Amino acid sequence: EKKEKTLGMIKPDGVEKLGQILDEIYKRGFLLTRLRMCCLDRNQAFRFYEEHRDKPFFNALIDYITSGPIIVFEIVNTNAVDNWREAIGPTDPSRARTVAPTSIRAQYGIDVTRNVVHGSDSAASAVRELEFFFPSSGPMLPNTSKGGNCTC
Ligand code: DAT
Ligand code: MG
Repeated sequence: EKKEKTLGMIKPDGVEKLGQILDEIYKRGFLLTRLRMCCLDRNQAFRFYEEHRDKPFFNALIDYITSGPIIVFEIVNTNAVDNWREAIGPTDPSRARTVAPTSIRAQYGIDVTRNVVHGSDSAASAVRELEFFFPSSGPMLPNTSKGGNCTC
C-alpha cells in the first residue's frame, strides 16, 4: 500500500508524559520523519484551528493549546492519516475509555479539552498542517515565520 504522511501533535499536558506517549507511538510501529517542540501564540493557534472558530469550545481550545510547549511530528506510514487517528482514539477521552480503551487518549487524556494528542483528520488536512509546522520552503529557523509557526 502507498505511503502517506500525517501531522501528529503531543499537546501541552501530553508533554508531561512524553516518554510514555512516544512509547505508544513506537510500539505501534509509526515512523517519525520530522519532529519539533514549539509554542503557539494565540494568532498561530487561531490559524491552526480556524475551522473551529465558531464552536462554543473555541476559547477553551485556544487557551489550552497555547498554555505550554507542544511537540509536532510528521508520520510516514501506510494509511498514516487513518492509522494515527485510530491510535489516538475518539476526541473525548472518557468516550475513548469506553469504545477504544487501548487508544492514547483513553490512557492519557484528562478531559475533552486536555485530550493529549492531535492527528490530521484527512489527507488534505495533513498537507495543510504539515506545511503549517514544517514549511517546504525556507530555512528551518526558529522564531521566524519561515520556521513554521513556532515561537519557542
Ligand atoms: P479531534 O481533535 O478529535 O480532531 P475536533 O477536530 O472535533 O477533534 O476538535 C478539535 C479539538 O477541539 C479537540 O481535540 C478538543 C477540542 N474539542 C472538540 N470538541 C470539544 C467539545 N465538545 N468540548 C470541548 N473541547 C472540544
Ligand atoms: Mg480535528
